[in-house]
Amino acid sequence: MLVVIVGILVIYLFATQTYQPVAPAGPAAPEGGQAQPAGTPLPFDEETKTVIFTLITTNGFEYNGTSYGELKVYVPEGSKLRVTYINQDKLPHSAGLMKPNKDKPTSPQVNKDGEVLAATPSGQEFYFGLNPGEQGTFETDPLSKGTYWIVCGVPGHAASGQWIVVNAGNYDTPFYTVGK
Ligand SMILES: [Cu+2]
Repeated sequence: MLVVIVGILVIYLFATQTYQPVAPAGPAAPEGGQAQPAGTPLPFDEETKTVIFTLITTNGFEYNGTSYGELKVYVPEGSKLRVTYINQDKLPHSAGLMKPNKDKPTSPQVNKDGEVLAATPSGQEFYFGLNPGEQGTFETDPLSKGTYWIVCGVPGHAASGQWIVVNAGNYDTPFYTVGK
């Protein structure tokens, strides 16, 4: 009996020590190129190098159901961004592209956290916002490599989470991701 038990134990140890699970083969790294994070493609007008993007607010300090930079847009550097913004919330809101001077919006006045480059509504109206039910569009100049935000200009809204991230860089085509 002991012999049988020892025999089984030896077979068991042998089996567990020699069995190596084979890792599934992953996709090969792109050769010579920069890896792109997986994301959802965005419409891109190749002729004018313009990325087309729509943002909607339906419930407070959010864009497309996201807040605090969860939504990240990746665009090829040198492309323009045409954003249509639709306000379906009960409060006034706006949307503007900013070149930030910090890592997230914290100031009640969002222009203290960076430079506003393009917005809807434009000018001082950016800080008052579009009324509920209104919509507008802005288009940026070609974006040089770097990190930008799209924020609401109504005082306190960006610091309360109403902002997304735009990264211009070495990407072949535009896409976006959502997540922490
Ligand atoms: Cu707002």
